[in-house]
Amino acid sequence: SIDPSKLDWQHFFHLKTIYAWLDQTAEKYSDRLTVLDMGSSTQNNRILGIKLATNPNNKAIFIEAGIHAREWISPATATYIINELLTSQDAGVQKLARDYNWFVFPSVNPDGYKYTFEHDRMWRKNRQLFGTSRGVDLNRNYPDHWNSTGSSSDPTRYDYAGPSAGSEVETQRLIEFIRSHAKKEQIKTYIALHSYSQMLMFPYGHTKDRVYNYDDLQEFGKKATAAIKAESGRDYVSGSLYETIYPAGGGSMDWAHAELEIPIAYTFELRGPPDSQDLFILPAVQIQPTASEAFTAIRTIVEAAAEK
Ligand code: ING
Ligand code: ZN
Repeated sequence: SIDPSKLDWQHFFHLKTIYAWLDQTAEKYSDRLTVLDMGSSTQNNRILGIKLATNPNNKAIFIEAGIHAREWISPATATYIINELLTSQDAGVQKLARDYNWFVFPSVNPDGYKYTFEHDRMWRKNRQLFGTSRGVDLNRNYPDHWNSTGSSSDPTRYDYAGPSAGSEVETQRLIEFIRSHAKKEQIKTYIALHSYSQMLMFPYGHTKDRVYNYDDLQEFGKKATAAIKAESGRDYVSGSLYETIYPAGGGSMDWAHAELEIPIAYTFELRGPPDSQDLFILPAVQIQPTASEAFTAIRTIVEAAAEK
């Protein structure tokens, strides 16, 4: 049986527990919190998230987590952030929860996430079938410089971009959701959560050319990584995706920034475990500090952007 009250950020949780927790939390904070449903995945799992809103005129922040199945710290960080926004005693966090509306989707690849619990801990993609192999890398499937660089046309590969741009159900559901909400809800910030590498990156992924607001994004990124350093002593590297990690087209962040003109767009690479261990398998004791420093960084970005 599922006991959502067990969600404690000291363990990693199954999809059904996360979703039960979203429901339970939305009931508890029904004046502010609603559960949203993007629709179903390839294998008919729901893509659920929350909207936290206290004022319809607020600008909004969108957080996408779990696009890669094995990066378990990503959904855990998403639920941590929801919980902080609701329960923190910190006046700055309370202000952030009041002055912005928040959309948080902890598992935008629910089929893959389930599969990592039930069959293969190291699975990354969705579970779409292509002949005898499975899975599209959903973070290579977006219709922005799709399959131009840093992806594969081979379905057996971990970075398979899919048969065409936006081919996957999960990609389509997220695109539809953002398209219908971005302008109406004034979504000005898009955050994607990944692991591992301790990086904070902004567009572009497909080219070394600089995005129009490169200087702002670089400045906010530096402030955010300095805030992480001050909190935990961890070093995060910041810069454009292309110059910081590796060239890659077809990612969700670039798409959101380009097509929907969401100006503030970042991808986090959260902590991995100490060297010599499997790099996606972060010990559960690391959830709390990792999620906390990520939230501090997001807070720093949002506050720095508001001052501009
Ligand atoms: N890193 C990301 C990946 O999809 C990334 C980096 C982000 C690429 C955004 C393209 C766009 O490869 C991990 N660890 O998944
Ligand atoms: Zn990832």
